[in-house]
Amino acid sequence: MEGGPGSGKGTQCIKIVETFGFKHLSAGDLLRREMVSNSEYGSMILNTIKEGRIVPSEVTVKLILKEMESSDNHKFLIDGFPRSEENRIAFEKISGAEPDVVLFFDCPEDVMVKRVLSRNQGRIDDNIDTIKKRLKVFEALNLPVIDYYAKKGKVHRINAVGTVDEIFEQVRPVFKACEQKALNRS
Ligand code: UP5
Ligand code: MG
Repeated sequence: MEGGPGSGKGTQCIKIVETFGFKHLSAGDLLRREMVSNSEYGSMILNTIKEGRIVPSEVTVKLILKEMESSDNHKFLIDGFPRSEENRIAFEKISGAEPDVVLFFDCPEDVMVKRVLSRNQGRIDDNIDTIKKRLKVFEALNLPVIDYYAKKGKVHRINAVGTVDEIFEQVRPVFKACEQKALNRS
């Protein structure tokens, strides 16, 4: 699940989980949880998120794999990761796994900024200065990951403007098709 800050990844993940029963792994949520857990990485994660930069792959990959290993679900929906080619390569190397499908939430910057600024959940990165940095990092480091998966034919582009339900109507058929493929295999 890829897309810029505020493109609606987390919101759609909730609906995907309700409908299709995946285990939702939000890299950002896992990092925020680690940040407040007295971890040795706490202050590094805080500073990195505040600057809109990307936490070193080894930290994020470890958190994601730990969640995967402790889950009894075997269908994972990874939200907001990999953020960079370095992230992607590290994850694929350590896990030996690749995504079956990649959703890209394509959203104009002004819409993303507006959504993030009106979220009001107290996130340290939801201020205009950090949002500008997050957008720059998204373009420079995350778009190449989407290009990589697009060349492999894995990317489904979702128009992320519209109501939550309208967007879900684009998302649903992608997962319906996955379900059908899995049924055909079994
Ligand atoms: N909203 C959602 N959909 C809407 C719609 N259709 N119409 C109107 N409003 C809509 O949505 C954002 C807001 O918009 C919400 O208030 C929602 O109600 C509303 P949300 O679904 O939360 O969007 P999302 O794409 O999840 O936005 P988020 O801000 O979480 O995206 P980011 O990718 O920026 O945040 P993330 O938590 O993934 O990462 C945060 C930081 O952690 C990164 O900047 C980085 O510093 C660090 N990080 C890493 O270093 N490595 C990682 O692998 C991951 C994160
Ligand atoms: Mg999110």
